[in-house]
Amino acid sequence: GPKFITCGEIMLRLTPPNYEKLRMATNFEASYGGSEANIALALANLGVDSTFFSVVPNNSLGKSAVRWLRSNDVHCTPMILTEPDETPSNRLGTYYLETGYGIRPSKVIYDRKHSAITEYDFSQVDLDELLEGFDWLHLSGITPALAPNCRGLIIDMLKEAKKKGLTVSFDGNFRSTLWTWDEARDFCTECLPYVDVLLGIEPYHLWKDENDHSKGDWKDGVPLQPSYEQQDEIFQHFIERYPSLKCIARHVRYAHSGSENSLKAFMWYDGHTFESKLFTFNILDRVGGGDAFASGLIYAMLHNYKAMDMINFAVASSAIKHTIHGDANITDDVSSIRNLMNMNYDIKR
Ligand code: KDG
Repeated sequence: GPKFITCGEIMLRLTPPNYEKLRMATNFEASYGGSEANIALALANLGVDSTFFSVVPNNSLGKSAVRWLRSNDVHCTPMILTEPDETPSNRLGTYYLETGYGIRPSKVIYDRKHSAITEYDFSQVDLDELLEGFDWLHLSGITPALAPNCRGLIIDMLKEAKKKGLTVSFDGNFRSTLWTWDEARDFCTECLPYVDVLLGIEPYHLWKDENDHSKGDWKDGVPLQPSYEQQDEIFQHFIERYPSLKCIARHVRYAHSGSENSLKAFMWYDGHTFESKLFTFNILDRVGGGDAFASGLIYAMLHNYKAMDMINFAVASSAIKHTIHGDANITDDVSSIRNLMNMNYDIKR
């Protein structure tokens, strides 16, 4: 089968139990997160040969993160475990998540500065060798936002992957606490010529200056809940400028009152814009929904699904993640997502 690789930061996630607020917490549940790690896990879980490349400290915390990945069938052979002479702070990035409830939004506090991946000298890594034998590389806009060494790594990986003929997916994944809008947009513009499958790009709105974003339902240059025609226009904007793009997908959230939520997605593929079904559900843990969408889309593309099935599988995958604790979409099997995609909610017995 096809071989998938991704690279990013894996973090320890500390969550107060039972939707408690951080300021009241007396204990934390430990799990692991990180956008690219979440995708590696979700794909491994669906049976894809999946590898995660990162840098973590060679101590109990770093080793536990690797153990978590391995116990979920993610290959960690290229993982770098560092000593303090390689990364002076030698830290595992950490983040605190206060899980929202109904009208109260979730809150994230990062504690990831000077983590091992941000201090490692990647010029020691032979990227040609690292990517050898893989068919698909996935990267996101989070890793380059961490530090200059990571920014260099991501661009170099994109170039190497393109040279070696891998399919490259990229999720813009803007995190405003890690870098500025302009830094993100400039970096993304640099990446786009190397990307085949583009996700999560709307916040970068490379068309920023070309639109009137004063309208009420627009945010940061894009309509929040676009019509088919509006979304098609946004996709065309990218296709005209970056003809090497094969697929662009956008996951659109429709917030309702309470914890109920609806999702759908649009996808440009093979010359057409497709619109998925609308999925409505209650939220248990929404962190990683976008990653579940990305992993669903990658899975469907790797398995040559028809266009409508690709986009519906990706949204169903995100919808199901919202009902699962933790960052990663650890579903039972492919059919659990396919059942949802076909709107089959029957009890399995
Ligand atoms: O997409 C989910 C991620 O946001 C989460 O896993 C943590 O990678 C993370 C980040 O940097 O926010």
